[in-house]
Parts: sequence; C-alpha cells; structure tokens
Amino acid sequence: MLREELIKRGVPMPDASTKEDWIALRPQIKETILREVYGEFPHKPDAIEYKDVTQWGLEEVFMAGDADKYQIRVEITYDGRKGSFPFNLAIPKAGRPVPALVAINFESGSPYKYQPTEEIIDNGFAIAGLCYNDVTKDNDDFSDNIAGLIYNGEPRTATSPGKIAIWSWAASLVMDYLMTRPEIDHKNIAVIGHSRLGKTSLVTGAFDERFAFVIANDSGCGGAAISRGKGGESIEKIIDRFPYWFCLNYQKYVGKEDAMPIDQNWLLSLVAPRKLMIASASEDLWADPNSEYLGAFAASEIFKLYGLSFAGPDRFPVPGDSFYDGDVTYHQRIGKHYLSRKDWNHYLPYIRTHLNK
Ligand code: GTR
Repeated sequence: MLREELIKRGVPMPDASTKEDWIALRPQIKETILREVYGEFPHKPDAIEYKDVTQWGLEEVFMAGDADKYQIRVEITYDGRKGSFPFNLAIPKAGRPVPALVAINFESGSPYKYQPTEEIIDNGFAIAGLCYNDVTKDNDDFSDNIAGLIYNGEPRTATSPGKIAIWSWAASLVMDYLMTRPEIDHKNIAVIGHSRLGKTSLVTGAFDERFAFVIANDSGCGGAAISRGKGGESIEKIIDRFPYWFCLNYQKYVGKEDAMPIDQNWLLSLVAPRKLMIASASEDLWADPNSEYLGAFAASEIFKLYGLSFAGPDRFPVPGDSFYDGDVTYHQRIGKHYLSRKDWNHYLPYIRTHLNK
C-alpha cells in the first residue's frame, strides 16, 4: 500500500540497488540536500576552545551526588574573529564510559521540560544540551552571534547556510567535545531534537556519522515528513513563516515540490547503517504523522541494502503504534506536539538495548 502511495505522490527514490551503489551516490546526495534545502555547512573554525565555566559552588549537590554537572563554553575562532556559545553537560558517576545524548534544545537550562536530566542520568546516560538561540537567534538576523561570525556581513547566497544548518554545525562542535571526555562511550552517542530542532537533529545526524543514534521527534516539514503530497505544513507555509531556517534555493520549491531532485527520505537514508528513530504525535496534523511515517518507510529501503530492517508495516500508522524491532524505529504517541516523558521512555530503552560494542 505505501509503495503505491510513494508512486502516487511521485516521491523519487535513490537509484541504488546495492549497498555499493548507495555508498557511491552518497557524496552527491549530501551535496544536493545541502545545496537545495539547508545550505552548505560553514567550514571548520581556525581554532576551538572549550572552557569549563561551571558556576555552581562546590558545596552544591546535583542529583544527590550521583552525577557531575558542568557548563561548557565553546569558543570559536573563525576567519580570525571570535564567537562563543554555552552548553550544559551532566555525566553520571558510573565508573565506566556511558552512552550520551546531544540534545538540541529550545532553552538553556538543565533540566527543562524537554530535557528531563535526572531521568536521563538514572537511565545511565550522559547528556549535553545546547540551546539553539544561544548559537544564533531563531529569526532572520544573520548577524547574530555564530551566524554573524560565519557571514561576516556578507549577503546570503542561494546556498549559504540557513539557521538549521548553523544549529547543526554547532551540535557537531559539541560532539567534538564529547569525543574528548573519557567518561563517555564515544561509540554510543545520540542526537535528539523536537520539532524545528527535530529537523536540526536529522540534519546533524545525517551528516555527522559519529552519531550512532539519530532521533527526530515530531519533526514534520523539512524533517522526517515526505514533502510531496504532505498534509498540514507545506514548503509554501514553512517558507512563509520561517524562510531563514533553510537556504534561499529551497524557496524555488514553494508550490513545486515535484521539481525537487530529492525528498526527505533521502536525508533520512543518510543515517544508514546507524540507528534512526522517528516519532510523531497523533494530534500533530501540522507535522503530518502519515508523511513522517512514509519518510521512515521510504528510507528503510536504503537500510535494507545494508541488511538492516524496519519493523513498521506497509500501511499508515494509527495512534499508539510503535515499531521497535529493527534499525529504523517509529512510534506515534497519542496526544499533542511535544517531546514528552513518554517519548523519552521509547528512546532511552531502545538505545540501551542496541548499544554498539
Ligand atoms: C511550527 C513550524 C513547524 C515546527 C514547529 C516547532 O510553527 O511550523 O515546522 O517546527 O513550529 O518547531 O515547534
């Protein structure tokens, strides 16, 4: 049924019938996605320093002493100019390297409603949370903080990065730091985000192969959802309110999804052979759960080339469905657009039981 749906919507599938075909195509696909949708990532900074700027006093107890909590400032020198952004980090005192999450957040604090730090620590994970607005504001001001550093007053070109690409780039700088911490199991680091930051999480994890798990919660348009034939938010609607999330080229596809050389399943496919977790909320029709599921379903064709699997059926999901028995997972929480404890209770046990050796 969904195969027919993909054909009906005209969703292009990558021309790959073996893993080798796909591997050969990947560089070109990455280039196309950045050029047409998100914009090109900034180049590597000249220098990066990570400063421990933890402010709480030594007497302050965090999590009954079961975890260490830090505030780290990322200081970037980019083309000779300097900028910075902070992130929070909590690491359980486990006495051995623990899996970790990079959470791309709406707020700077820890814990906050979408980052239940204590529960995450209790589940045996470390967590690093960065707030997107601390990197560069969620608006069309490309002179703000890290965007300003990258743009240096130059106008945007058709392919220069939108804000999603800049937030993703920052999340990879947090990943660089985690790679230096011996308390963290570097083979088992996930990236997670909700909604616009679910889109950002997908871009981060698709392009930064150090992330072993890529989680997109209610990511919708420009995220996990197939754009062609999508309900709720369309490219036209997202460009109307949030043109700056994407590169200028993306505007060519307003009302012309069919002209795109790719669809969102191509982005999801880049996560293979790592683990991909897609989730929807049943009442989140703006994101369109069916189109999100269709994205996961279409991408699983590429995972299959690696001998990997998706346990979801060949039909649209119903509220409450969850499919975990595979490398691509999907669940549809009953309720509203949100990153809830129920969602975390799907993600954390899955990661714990699928750790890389
Ligand atoms: C909406 C936007 C969605 C989604 C959401 C969010 O207004 O249309 O694409 O990203 O915001 O981030 O909460």
